[in-house]
Amino acid sequence: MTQKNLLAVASAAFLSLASAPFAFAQGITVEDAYLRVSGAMATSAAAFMVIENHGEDDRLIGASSDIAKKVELHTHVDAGNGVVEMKHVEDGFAIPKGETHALIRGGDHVMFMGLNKVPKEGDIVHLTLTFEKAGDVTVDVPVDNERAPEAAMDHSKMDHSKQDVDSSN
Ligand SMILES: [Cu+2]
Repeated sequence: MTQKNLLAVASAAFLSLASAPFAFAQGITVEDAYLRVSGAMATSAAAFMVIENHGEDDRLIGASSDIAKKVELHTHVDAGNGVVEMKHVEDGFAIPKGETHALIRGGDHVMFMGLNKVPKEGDIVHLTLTFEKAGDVTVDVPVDNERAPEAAMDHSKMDHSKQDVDSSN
């Protein structure tokens, strides 16, 4: 079997996984994606997800969606005095081979700016992520405004010294 045929067989095997609940392209998988919209009059929204790179070293360099005029890769930076600001990350997020990059509340996220329409709870929004090597990966992102912050975030905010076993309050 030639190398080309081997690749064709490998691609076919991967394509057969297409019904699995995640996006797949060139070794990139996206899982547990959701979008948060701040309210009915919102002009922006933010998407969170877990990106896994099973391919070569790569970088998420851009994003787009038909529901927003502009979609940017953002992160949060500590501006001092307890102020945390959002910042546009021009270079995107490096995702080395074999690694997972989580977009979480209070951390890296995909920012939708200038919403053409405000999606409702449960709506599915199409988001295209552009990777330097893997190219475009389109993800179905459900609107989930009820979602609690990720566990990792909860822990950093949690003050264990004030925990009380009394849950009557
Ligand atoms: Cu943002």
